[in-house]
Amino acid sequence: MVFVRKSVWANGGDVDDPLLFWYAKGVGEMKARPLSSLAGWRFMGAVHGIDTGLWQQYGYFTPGEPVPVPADQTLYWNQCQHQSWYFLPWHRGYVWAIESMLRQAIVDAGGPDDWALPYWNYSDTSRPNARLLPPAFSRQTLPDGSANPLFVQQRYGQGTSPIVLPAGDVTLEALSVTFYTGTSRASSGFGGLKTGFSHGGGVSGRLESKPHNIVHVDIGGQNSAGPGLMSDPDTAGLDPIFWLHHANIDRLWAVWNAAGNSDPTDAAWLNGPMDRKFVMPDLAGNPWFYTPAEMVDTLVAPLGYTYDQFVQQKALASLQASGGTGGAESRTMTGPVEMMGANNGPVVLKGAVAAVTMVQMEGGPSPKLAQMREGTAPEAPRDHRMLLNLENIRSSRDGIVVDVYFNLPAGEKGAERVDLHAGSFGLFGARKASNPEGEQAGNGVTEILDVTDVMSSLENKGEMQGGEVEVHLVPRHPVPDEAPITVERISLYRQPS
Ligand SMILES: [Cu+2]
Repeated sequence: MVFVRKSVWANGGDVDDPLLFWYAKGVGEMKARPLSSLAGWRFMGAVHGIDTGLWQQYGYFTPGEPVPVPADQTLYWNQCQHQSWYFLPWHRGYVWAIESMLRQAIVDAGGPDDWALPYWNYSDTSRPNARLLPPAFSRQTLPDGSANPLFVQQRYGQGTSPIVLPAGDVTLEALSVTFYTGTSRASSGFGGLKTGFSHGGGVSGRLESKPHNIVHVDIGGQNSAGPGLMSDPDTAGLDPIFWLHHANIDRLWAVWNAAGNSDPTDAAWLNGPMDRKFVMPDLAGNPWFYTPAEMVDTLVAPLGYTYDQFVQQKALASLQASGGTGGAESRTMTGPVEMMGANNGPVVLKGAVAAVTMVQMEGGPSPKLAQMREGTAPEAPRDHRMLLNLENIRSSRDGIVVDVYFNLPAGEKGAERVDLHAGSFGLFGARKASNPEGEQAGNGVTEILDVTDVMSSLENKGEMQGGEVEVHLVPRHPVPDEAPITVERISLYRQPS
């Protein structure tokens, strides 16, 4: 049997849709299990990541309660792969494992045996409400008056109530990147850079960066108490919306493949990391080890699922449309990525104030710049992409979105100058990766923005004569004094195509 994952919006996205009603029931069953149960909600959340301090603060952990035996904690917990070419295959196995547990719980409670996780396609521009958090997740109670297991208190969002994802945060430029593996800090690829076992820290691949990271932060947000559940990898798996977000990211990988793009054939990717194997508890409570090679085809056992075709076709159509507007990245890279310039020191964000820094391209209006001009002449086909690297972003707290603008005039608001908007990034996993005692030795995360279009328009307006560009970092919400954001360096790369 092939299970079909359907859009959360197929029947309104509320708890009167059996798809969501039974999801709520399944989540409720799993939440009722103790932390020591391998098929429990909290155990599976901890498989992604666990920070007992944050869990306790939010009521998901009580000191002294029974915990799994140390061997199970070591085997299963704190596995999530981020800033890595394993991001997609690891999460595919993770989402499939909990979907199997949920289906079992749903069947045991008298629900349908063909139940499959819904996905949240927030990028569907043909549906006016697509970016709204589906109502089943914002109701505190079910129709019978009982508490709704899908409701989460700690979704602080970006200040809108109900939560609506900003349109610019869910666009799918990542789908037009045609190579899976990035090769350097400048070109992170559709699926990320080659790494070993990577429990966060480093460079996000393009799909991971957006919409993945930024949607996490748009939902989780941050307030004086700290990050919302979805903003931090150590709490994200506790929020039932996590699984619909990840089913959608998983669907986008399938859409990208269906458009003719290939996954890595490198044995190091196919076989998974040597230092630690990916593993989930199966329905009998035994370890199920898996490799990325076993994750490439969703129809092949043990996976055996697909996505409803109608929406997939539409996504493909819009992918082709976006390729037709000149937004496509190269099918293969034909030359080395070249650094054009960098700013001259760390940038610190604190409070509501924007930080401004200058990136000077080597030698001012140089041959490099002239080459850029050739490629951006109105009729000429693009021959390169320009990529802005925000290197080693560190903070002691996740949950802030930062908008990046070029040459924003004094006194003007970014929201009014979309023509100068270079991109945005969300702090998801920066906290973990900033801990000097952590696995990443405190190197933080790196975000890469494709700024080709905004640079072309500045070029055409003659605003780049000196070979310099002013980079404005504008936090959407005040950055707490006790948790400033530091960007170690901002650099600009040119990637030939
Ligand atoms: Cu995620």
